[in-house]
Amino acid sequence: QAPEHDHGTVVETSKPELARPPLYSVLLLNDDYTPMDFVVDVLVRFFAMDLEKATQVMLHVHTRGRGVCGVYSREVAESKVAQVNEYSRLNQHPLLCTMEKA
Ligand code: NFA
Repeated sequence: QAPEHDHGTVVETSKPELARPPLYSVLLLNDDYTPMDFVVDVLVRFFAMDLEKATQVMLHVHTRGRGVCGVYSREVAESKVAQVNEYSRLNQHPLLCTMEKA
């Protein structure tokens, strides 16, 4: 009796599909006391913005209450938040920086 032809065994391979790590938005919050110039300085210093972009973002935060400075991995976002808040405190301004999942 003739052997049945092998139509091919499907070998299921599994590509280890790593989940994309989540991204985080770093935000500045408006307050009544931090000078506008200081906020612009923060945006230039820590978020690599030119003066025009930094002024736009500062005015957005000023008028809307909060605004996104950038989107980063969790580790980089945590570092930005810590550096900005330390810099603000050192300069005796109440400016708050925070982060949230993008
Ligand atoms: N609202 C602040 C002021 O009128 C300016 C400000 C902008 C503060 C953005 C914090 C964030 N001096």
